[in-house]
Amino acid sequence: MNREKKTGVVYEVYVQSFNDSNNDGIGDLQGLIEKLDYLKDLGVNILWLTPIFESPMVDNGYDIADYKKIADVYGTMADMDELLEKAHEKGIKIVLDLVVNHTSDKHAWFEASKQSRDNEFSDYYIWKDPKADGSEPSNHGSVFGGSAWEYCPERNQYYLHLFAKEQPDLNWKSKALREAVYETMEFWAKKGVDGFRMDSISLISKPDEFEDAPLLDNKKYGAYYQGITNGEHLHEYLHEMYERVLKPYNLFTIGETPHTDVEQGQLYVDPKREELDMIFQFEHMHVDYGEYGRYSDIAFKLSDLRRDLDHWQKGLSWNSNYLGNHDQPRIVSRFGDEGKYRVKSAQMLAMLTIMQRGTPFVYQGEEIGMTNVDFKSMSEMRDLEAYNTYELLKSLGVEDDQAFAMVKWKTRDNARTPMQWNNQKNAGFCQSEPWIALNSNYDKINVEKDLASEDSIYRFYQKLIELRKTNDVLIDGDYQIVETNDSDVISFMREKDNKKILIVLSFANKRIKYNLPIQFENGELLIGNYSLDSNELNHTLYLQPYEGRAYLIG
Ligand code: TEU
Ligand code: CA
Repeated sequence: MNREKKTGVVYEVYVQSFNDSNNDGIGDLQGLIEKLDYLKDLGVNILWLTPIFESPMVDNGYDIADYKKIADVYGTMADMDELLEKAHEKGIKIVLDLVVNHTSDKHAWFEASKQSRDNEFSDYYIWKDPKADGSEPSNHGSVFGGSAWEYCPERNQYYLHLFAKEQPDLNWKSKALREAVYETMEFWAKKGVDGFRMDSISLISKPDEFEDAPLLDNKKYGAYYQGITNGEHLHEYLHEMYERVLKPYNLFTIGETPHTDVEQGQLYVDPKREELDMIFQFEHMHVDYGEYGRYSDIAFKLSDLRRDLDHWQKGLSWNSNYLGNHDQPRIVSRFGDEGKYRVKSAQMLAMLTIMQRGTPFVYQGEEIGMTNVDFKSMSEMRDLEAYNTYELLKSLGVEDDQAFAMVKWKTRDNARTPMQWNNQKNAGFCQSEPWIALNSNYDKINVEKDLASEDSIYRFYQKLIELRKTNDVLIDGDYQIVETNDSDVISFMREKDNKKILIVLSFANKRIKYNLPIQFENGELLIGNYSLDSNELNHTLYLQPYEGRAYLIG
């Protein structure tokens, strides 16, 4: 990966909730264009846009009906061209979401494919005959609930959908399909798009035969990923894509790789193999999974988070560092404190995101410490997964109230409410009714307020991003874990050409005493989220609640 790619800081824009320019309640491309200066001032230089293409929006645009058309609600191709031009003028790159594990069932390819077994598009999707008794070809369940197979009378066959039934999986075995995908990528690259975030890319290579997967605890179906993730031809396809489009257009690439371990992960990012620049791993997202998987209402343990992050910092030649995104609850609510220590804990988590080795990813709203939402009922949620999960939990015998509480805590909608720009109507996001209600705390948490204060979360992100830009050691310096025991602290060292930076982050909600387990001669505070009497480093540190400090070590 070249140096320019390594220096980037990415900001994920959840387009429909970022900024609405025409007051239809849905964020759009012109709305984003209006805020480019805001993003440039923050210091980020790569924007990843969640899908903006023609879509029935069953899964908020992750069900694409036309890869080359901008959805009307987001604008036009002219708006996209304008976005590219204006962003590039400001030195900002644009990365699109490439969702090619599946399409929408309204995509022309699928409309044709389901007609018969012998047309040009017949094998663009994964079709299988029923079992002898007419049932599904295997017991695989889908991510959003129910079987991963849907029957289609026209073909007397089932098609595979690892996600919703409106999201049929593409068949990457078909050379014609692969070429159609590369041609689409090329279309956008020629327009000036700088790269792709590749949705669910670890799932694209399917087995020839689907064998029943062991049943998940208490469930009717087998795990959707069993026998599917990191399939036989996956790396062959990615290398082919690299040769065909990624290399010729020098694209920035990040693959989303659910159910991928660190050894498999390195295969994607090893520069010698010529595949992707980086991946999103999920191990640290599982620290608070329990008996009901993702939606269990248990708290994370810091030792687990520390272990998982360390594991990937050591195991991959280049990481992507993220704590939240549009699929996860808000990071300050999940890993910090959304109450009394909201500002301090959000700033400390920013240090974790930006100072580890790899490319930092900031999800919209994180830079002002947006929190989870106090949903009052299911009807306030919009995500299909929230509804499906609620029903699933109840079918497993969980009481209504409890099922609601579990969904509320983890629903993806927590991170999908509109960006809070100011304390005016609808937080300045739009003038009409927004597609999903705002988080009611926008009078207290908003951009305008953060911009007005030197000590805000936004200002702290700004400083951290600037610090990373001006200190090579924070970009590709080595990573070494420092703290392996203490339960309240994550601490690590970055080092390059004899320059060392020590990062100490407290996750305690009270004052703690912390003895550094390393020897050093002297250290000078570079940045921290509390003001200190002395900037010199001592062996014994008294850390305030959620305090984060970075020292330059002599
Ligand atoms: O997510 C794929 C994925 O890995 C799921 O495990 C994801 O965590 C999901 O949200 C389960 O809760 C990607 C997108 O990021 C997500 O928004 C889409 O819904 C999904 O693919 C299907 O395209
Ligand atoms: Ca709009």
